[in-house]
Amino acid sequence: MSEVPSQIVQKLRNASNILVLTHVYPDGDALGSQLAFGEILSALGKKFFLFGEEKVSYIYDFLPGCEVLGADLPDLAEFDCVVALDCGDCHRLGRKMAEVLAVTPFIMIDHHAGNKLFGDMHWVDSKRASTGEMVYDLAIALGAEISYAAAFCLYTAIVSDTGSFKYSSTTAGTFRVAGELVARGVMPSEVAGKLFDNFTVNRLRLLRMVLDSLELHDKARIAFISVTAEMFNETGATQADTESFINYPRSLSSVNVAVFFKESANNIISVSLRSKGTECDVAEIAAGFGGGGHRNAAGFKMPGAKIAEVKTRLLKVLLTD
Ligand SMILES: [Mn+2]
Repeated sequence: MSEVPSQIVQKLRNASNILVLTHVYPDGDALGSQLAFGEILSALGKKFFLFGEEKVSYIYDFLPGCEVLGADLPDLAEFDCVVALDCGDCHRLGRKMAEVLAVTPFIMIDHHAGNKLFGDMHWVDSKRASTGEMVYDLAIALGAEISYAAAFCLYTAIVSDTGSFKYSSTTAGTFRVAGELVARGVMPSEVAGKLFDNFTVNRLRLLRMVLDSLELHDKARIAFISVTAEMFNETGATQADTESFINYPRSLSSVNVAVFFKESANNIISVSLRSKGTECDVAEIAAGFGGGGHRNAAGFKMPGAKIAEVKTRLLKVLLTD
């Protein structure tokens, strides 16, 4: 487990106005880390801007402070530095990528194994289960007060990225940080309730249809599920509602690789892949289709295709792998 680089601590101590970014379609770790970092900067008496180009999904809008996220970037000359959290690839910075990359120094704090190391100063630790865990250590290194709101956001980040402390990335360090956050008043039951018992009936209806699409291949070692544009129309559910659906086929004991095919309105098929253990490196498979990710979690997109043809092509690759 690496320490916070002193160069980054020094830079942040001296900065007075900081732009804070994360990746597009932010998950719990991305948003939790970004919002907590805003709280930490505010405790240090610094000015900051939390950039987010989309409205926060209803799944995460319980996070304190998410209303301060803004899509209209102020004059970038005002900032002393940029901090990008949980973003392993600059293309995931979104529509303002080129502008924000021009701000120096560009500080990157992340835990993705395949991080592309863009920007000027890096703290990348793939042994960390979440960026939230790293932001906690950064706050301590900066001597910042960790408010209840910051602790709540960081705890949410950690629970999200560890699948409630279930994934193999979970370490004693994860529990150490989580324990410190609980000691600051965060109630694990409250976070779990907001994260996992907070869905709409539309989502449940969509889930029923998606589970009905289950297909098993190769003696049930491969599981496919899919969602079509029609299912979204019929249920009124949204793309955000499909987050974590892939865990259902993945949860089958026989399954090594679970795949979720999503048809979006603009005729793009997005494919998410999950594998267990070391038998199948889904990052490698996704790369073959122009995508990427981690060994056990990856994805790719295919514009102008039909789910059926993407399935056939992918199955061929999975069966010969
Ligand atoms: Mn993360």
